[in-house]
Amino acid sequence: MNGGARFLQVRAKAASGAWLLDETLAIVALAHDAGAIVIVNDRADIARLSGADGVHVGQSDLAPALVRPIVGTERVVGVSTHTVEQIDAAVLEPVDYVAVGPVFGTSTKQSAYQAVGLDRVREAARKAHARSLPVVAIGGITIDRAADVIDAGAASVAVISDLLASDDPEARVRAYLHALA
Ligand code: 3NM
Repeated sequence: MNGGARFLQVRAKAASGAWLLDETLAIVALAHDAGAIVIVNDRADIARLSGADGVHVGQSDLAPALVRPIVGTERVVGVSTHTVEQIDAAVLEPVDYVAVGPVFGTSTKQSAYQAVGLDRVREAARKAHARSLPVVAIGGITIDRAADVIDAGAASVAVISDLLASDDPEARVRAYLHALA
């Protein structure tokens, strides 16, 4: 956040509910002080209880139409997509953004899906924009590739390993914002 990130996701797939709630409450407090928003991966219950700004669901989580009543209309609901069929379905769901990935190869997440590439980002952007939805691109994104991803139509890049590649994630976030300015 000190580097300028304004859209954070809490992602801890193996965490217990009690631990995740405590951590998310602390993260939300810090983020809101910095003017950033926090999305909780998978867990609409934690998003609501922690006062987070939204929930992000994957293809095997509760569907957007099911989490929407839990988090309400004021919070953000996002959904992961990997295939053209999933993009087509996602833009019809009650979501605020559509994520597409993995754009490039990644070892952060074990996934059945191969890298989808920039053409899939373009396709997702075309279909999402037709419904006034932004696209978040994720998976294997590095600072050198981020501009191409944005040029392909993504509104945002979601990045894990490339922010942690050095011991100064704050500087790395700042460098992304500079590169994409
Ligand atoms: N979701 P990194 S790819 C969490 O394709 C996640 O939906 C993906 O990490 C998807 O920036 C991914 O280290 C991993 O590649 C992103």
